[in-house]
Amino acid sequence: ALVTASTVSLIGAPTDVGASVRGAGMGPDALRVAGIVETLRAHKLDVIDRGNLAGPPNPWHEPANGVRHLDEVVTWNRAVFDAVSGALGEGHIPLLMGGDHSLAIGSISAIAKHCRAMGKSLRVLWLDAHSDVNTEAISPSGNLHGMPVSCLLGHGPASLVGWSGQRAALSPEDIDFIGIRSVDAEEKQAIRLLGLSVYDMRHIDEYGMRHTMTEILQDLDADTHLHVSFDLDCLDPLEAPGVGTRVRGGPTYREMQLCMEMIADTGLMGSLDVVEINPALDVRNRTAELAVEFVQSLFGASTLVRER
Ligand code: NNH
Ligand code: MN
Ligand code: MN
Ligand code: MN
Repeated sequence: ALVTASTVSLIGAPTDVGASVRGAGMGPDALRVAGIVETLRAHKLDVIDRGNLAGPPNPWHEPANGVRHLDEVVTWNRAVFDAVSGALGEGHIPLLMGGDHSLAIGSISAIAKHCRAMGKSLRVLWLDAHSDVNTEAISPSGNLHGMPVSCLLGHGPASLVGWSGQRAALSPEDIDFIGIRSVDAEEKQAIRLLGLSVYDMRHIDEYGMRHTMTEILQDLDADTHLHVSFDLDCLDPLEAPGVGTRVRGGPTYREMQLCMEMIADTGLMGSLDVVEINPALDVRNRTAELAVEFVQSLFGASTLVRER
């Protein structure tokens, strides 16, 4: 099945305020240079590039009360929340081009609010090397790009919690993690306490990507809104070197393609984040080019070749 809603709204959020490695702010333009607009149009999707949001510069401060740049992260996320809400209100598929992964707080809060209003259930697929379940109390870095999942579950700095209209935008059973291989010590405890479904690299090694995705996607129904939050550091850094926090041992190109194709087959993807591309650390523009290939697969590019 192909995704039915056919207009994709591209929203650029050029910031790295949630990270401590600089450069992810160049992600949106790297994706444009890699041809994201033309590529999606070639797949018969209507694409509107809404340009880049504006927000505060990176003040480059040390963490305060366990978080770095809280005010700036709040301001950027507010802009993302409004832009994603606007796109959803028009019936479009919002595609957030980050920017660091803290921006998923704004995008997923907007999506959760929309889903509740539409009577849809929301499922989030978190593709990442990291689980991003830190809080200001346990984060070893203070970087908010390591905390978005907690904020969405209702735990985190008060100014980043409750944006969907309920304390928690997501319940633990609404989110599945794929490709995880770097989890901080106290983050592990949080994962266990919350009962999160983490399909880590050990799981993918043992059962394979096909079985893993079959398991994750089995209980979706026609009323599910599927959101994909794609952190490019999920991929093996041999494939995708242009990220700020590389972790060896991720999915290969083919494994990630299969993951994306199986998501596309559901026909349920209603929104997408593409985050953490760092052109300053890339080889040419390889990581953004890869991202465009995977986004294309998420929108069903390969189902056009092979009928199921
Ligand atoms: N877990 C680390 C932290 O919280 C790294 C987070 N970095 C990411 N997350 N890129 O996806 O600081
Ligand atoms: Mn992440
Ligand atoms: Mn990551
Ligand atoms: Mn689940």
